[in-house]
Amino acid sequence: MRLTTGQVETFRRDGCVLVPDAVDRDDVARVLEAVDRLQASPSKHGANVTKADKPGEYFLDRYLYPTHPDFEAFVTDLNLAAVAAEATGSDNVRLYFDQVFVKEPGTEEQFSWHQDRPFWAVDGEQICSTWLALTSADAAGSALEFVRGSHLWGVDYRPEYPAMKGADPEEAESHLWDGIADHLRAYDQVVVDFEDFPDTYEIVSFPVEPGDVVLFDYRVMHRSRGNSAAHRRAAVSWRWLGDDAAWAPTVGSDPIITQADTSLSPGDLITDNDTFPLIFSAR
Ligand SMILES: O=C(O)CCC(=O)C(=O)O
Repeated sequence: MRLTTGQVETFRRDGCVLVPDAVDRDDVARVLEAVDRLQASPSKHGANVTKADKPGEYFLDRYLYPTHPDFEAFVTDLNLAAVAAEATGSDNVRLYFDQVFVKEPGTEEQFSWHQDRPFWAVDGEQICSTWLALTSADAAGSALEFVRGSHLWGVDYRPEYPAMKGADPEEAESHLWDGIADHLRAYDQVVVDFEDFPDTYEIVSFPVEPGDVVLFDYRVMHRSRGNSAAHRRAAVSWRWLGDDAAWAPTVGSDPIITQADTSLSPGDLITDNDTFPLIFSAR
């Protein structure tokens, strides 16, 4: 077992849980070196989303394991698919994609309140992320914050894209990919500043040390604020698909994997080993 019974219960009740020391320091150092190399030479999906006249740098990149052998090795070496299996109660766990998030000191850009589900082309209840801290961080230093229990609200909110808080649909589409404007218009519910309603919403934040993992449901509301700490904040998220994950493409969802990349039909349970590799199996 990688998780305690209490951690599994917390994950299912709150939609998020801290798993301290989930990855050892040698592996953290390997991942951080790979992130440094990536920041110097991003993939076709990578970018610094901080505007030229703003301080710091919010660097994002994703879907690295198919093209970067170091990231391919992390998928199995860190054993985080087993954590996702325990958390979601799945016999089999597949990888959807990996994603890098770096905020240099002074970065003002937020990734404001959002759920991951509306960005993605999958559906189900056994889908989660393992966000590995490569540096220490507290909330002022851009640690993740969550609205406790929001994964169970049964509501999908209009997605907010990194560093694009409140962007209108056309503006979002001009910066990102085709279809986003229609995608955004499809959601009636718009996020509010949950922290302004402490009697209604409980916000939990996880200060982290290198090697800690924050495990969270893809439906839970979460954010990262700017980095006002004196040091860099770096993390990698792996996105895991458990037993009930189904293929659910929609116009404007993240184009890293589209209908052209899979033999699955919408609604099919995910079984396509070429596009969604099976990383953990209990059998
Ligand atoms: O680390 C960040 O800045 C954002 C991470 C996030 O939203 C995620 O992993 O889903």
